[in-house]
Amino acid sequence: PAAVVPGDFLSIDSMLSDEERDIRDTVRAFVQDRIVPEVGEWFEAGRLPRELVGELGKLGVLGMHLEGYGCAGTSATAYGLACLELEAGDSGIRSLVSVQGSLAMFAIHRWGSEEQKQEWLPRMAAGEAVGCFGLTEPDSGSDPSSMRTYATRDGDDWILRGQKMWITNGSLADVAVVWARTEEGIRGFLVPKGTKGFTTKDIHKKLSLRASITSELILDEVRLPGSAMLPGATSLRGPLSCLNEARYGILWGAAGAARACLEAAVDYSTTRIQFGKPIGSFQIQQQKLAGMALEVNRATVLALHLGRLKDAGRLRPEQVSMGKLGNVNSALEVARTARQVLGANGITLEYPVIRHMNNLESVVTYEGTADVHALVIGGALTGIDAFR
Ligand code: TGC
Ligand code: FAD
Repeated sequence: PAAVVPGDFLSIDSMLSDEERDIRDTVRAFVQDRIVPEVGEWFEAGRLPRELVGELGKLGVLGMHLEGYGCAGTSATAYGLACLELEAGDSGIRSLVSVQGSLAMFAIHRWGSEEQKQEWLPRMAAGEAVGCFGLTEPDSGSDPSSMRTYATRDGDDWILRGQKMWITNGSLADVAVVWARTEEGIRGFLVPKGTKGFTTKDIHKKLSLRASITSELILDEVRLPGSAMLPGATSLRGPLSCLNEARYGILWGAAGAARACLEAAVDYSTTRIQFGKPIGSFQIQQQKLAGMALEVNRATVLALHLGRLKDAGRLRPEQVSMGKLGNVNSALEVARTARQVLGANGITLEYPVIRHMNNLESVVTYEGTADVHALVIGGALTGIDAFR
């Protein structure tokens, strides 16, 4: 029989356009050459090489779905495929790209002034400038409406006071998009690195997403000119609209992490011999492989469906929530099962599985926890808000 591709059991590939396949193949080759050989070491050391940002810029994936200002302007589906391939390498690499393109660049593209767009977007698309997105605070995670970071006007200037926590790319970033409460509602500010009173502190001892920089942002009487404020955003809708974009990339990415775990498990099951046979010849192991293949393929079909809806301009936030909830939960299940198939080898960084498994514990928490997305879906089904 023809060889089956585990991650493409359902011939999802045949539903892609030539252009989408080309973009996917280019990103897949980059991940294979540049990420896969080294990411275990980066994960173990808890670091991310800064030069990777420029390389991702050259690859064309930073803000690739945005129009103009040096961005590629691809379809949402093509962007999703890129996220899938990047996260098949490591969730931390997809995070870097998500935060740059879907959060920081999208915030400027959607809510920024023409000057802000001209100043930042071309450099960010090229990977010459890094962005981060500061919404979460120590006491304000799932409920960003409770944020304490405050901005007050002082003549034409603004003064920012507060703290942001768990910020991806924080200390790498040349510009932080910081969300703050003001007398005019929640507004966004562009805070360049080096601004007086603005410092960052990296968060260490993480056992998840180690090939990613996560920082605290400290804003101690930071004076900014009026031109630093994003003019278009005046409420929580500002940051939440950016989250839709990043969550969309994650629902694709999770399918990539799951695919990598499935591939490792299939490969291992056909080569590891116990009781005189490959472990893949035992029914219990075949059942696990079948279950994992089902989850990976179902997640990818769901991602493609949501991508097509997004390209048609019809994707709703609660549909993004369903994709993020379902695909990340599936990926976690696949990673945990694959880890068992690999036995003791499953706990080492010699194989990708436990790295993906640990990373997915962050992915299920950030960009809206699984509970938050369940409540968004429940709210849409019943018309009843169960958050408060
Ligand atoms: P609520 O009263 O429902 O809404 C306030 C305003 O926002 C609008 N809105 C949305 N707009 C666009 N997209 C959405 N998904 C929206 N959801 C709500 C809404 O229409 C309203 O607009 P307006 O104009 O009337 O003011 O807000 P709420 O306070 O009840 O909160 C709703 C809830 C809980 C769903 C929301 O707060 C939420 O999503 N919480 C989770 C927080 C979260 O996801 N944080 C992520 C931080 S960034 C991150 O984790 C990056 S990880 C790195 C990586 O991506 O790789
Ligand atoms: P909490 O909100 O305190 O939740 C704790 C628990 O309570 C969870 O299980 C949650 O589901 C549950 N819960 C909360 N409210 C309810 C409710 N109403 N009903 C039922 N259960 C509820 N943030 C950024 O702004 N920018 C970033 O770049 C960024 N990067 C991150 C990178 C990493 C590696 C991580 C781990 C986080 C990152 N975050 C970032 C923060 C992330 O978005 C938050 O962790 C997330 O929104 C959850 O907030 P919390 O951790 O404060 O948990």
